[in-house]
Amino acid sequence: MHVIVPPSWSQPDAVVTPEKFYLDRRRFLRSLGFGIAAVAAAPANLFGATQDLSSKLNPAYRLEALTLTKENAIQGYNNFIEFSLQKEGPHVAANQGWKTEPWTVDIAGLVAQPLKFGVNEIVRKMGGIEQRNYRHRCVEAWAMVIPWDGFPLRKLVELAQPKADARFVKFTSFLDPDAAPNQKRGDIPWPYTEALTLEEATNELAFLATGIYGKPLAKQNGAPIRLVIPWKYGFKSIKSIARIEFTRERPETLWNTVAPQEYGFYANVNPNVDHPRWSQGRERVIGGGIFEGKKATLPFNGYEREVAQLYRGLDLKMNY
Ligand SMILES: Nc1nc2c(c(=O)[nH]1)N[C@H]1C(S)=C(S)[C@@H](COP(=O)(O)O)O[C@H]1N2
Ligand SMILES: [Mo]
Repeated sequence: MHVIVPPSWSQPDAVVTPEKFYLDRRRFLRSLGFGIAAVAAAPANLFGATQDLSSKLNPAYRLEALTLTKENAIQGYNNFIEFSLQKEGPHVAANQGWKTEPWTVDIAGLVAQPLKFGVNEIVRKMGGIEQRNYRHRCVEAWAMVIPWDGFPLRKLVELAQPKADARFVKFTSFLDPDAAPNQKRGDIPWPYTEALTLEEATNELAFLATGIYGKPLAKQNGAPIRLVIPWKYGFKSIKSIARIEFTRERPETLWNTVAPQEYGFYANVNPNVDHPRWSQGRERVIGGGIFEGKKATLPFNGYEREVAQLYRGLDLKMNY
């Protein structure tokens, strides 16, 4: 076992691994002949520094009435078009040599504090991670319930200090056509981009995830860091973020550019506005047994109380 101080851009799984996995790791070390004393004497960067970063369920986001989607379904049924257009494709194709380490995220544009950070570094700056169980609703009318680990996007916005004329936040994913085969296609404006209004980005629900089920994000789920906007259709929750930029004008985004009549800028979950090619009134719960195909879609995906005020005075049929 080698003990090295990781460079700031590296993302050892230590930082996003909750305490119970540490205990397992300790047991593992013991099995290698490292006694408890030896482990206790291990450098702080290996163990001590990670203690306060363990994931804790935020009781405000427990979602008691719902069943969490099983981990193998979350990791095996994905949309990640850089790698595959099939649901069962990304978990294979994203794990064939694509590197998500080292990884840096740039914070740029209209900010007082341009930043470039490694994911570990930012998690530490954010004061650690918490767990939130969120409903996930894809525009294709399937749904899951996912236990994310991460931190509120609002905290990162506060760190960046947007200037007075910043009104939107644009997110850009990675560009690596050698690793992500579909990025060789000329019919999609790569890299994947998304955007929020600044007000949406600072809503308490807007979340940056670094893990699921207490483990670092699998590559197919958007390692090492992705957006989670639970009241919007899933395509807004951009994976594998490389750049976050504050802008004055509304940015162009991938799906809105490719098919604006089907994928609006707001993309708030809305059972009353159908997709031109299918109804949004009901949703199929992945792994949901008797609820497969039987659940009514909720306005704002069940988060109406938290976010409806962001859209006061806006015609939600026009601004889909
Ligand atoms: N970079 C990138 N982010 C993305 C996508 C994608 O294809 N590429 N798909 C989106 C869509 S349509 C959905 S439903 C969710 C799926 O996330 P999951 O596979 O982790 O459930 O990721 C979103 N983020
Ligand atoms: Mo989606």
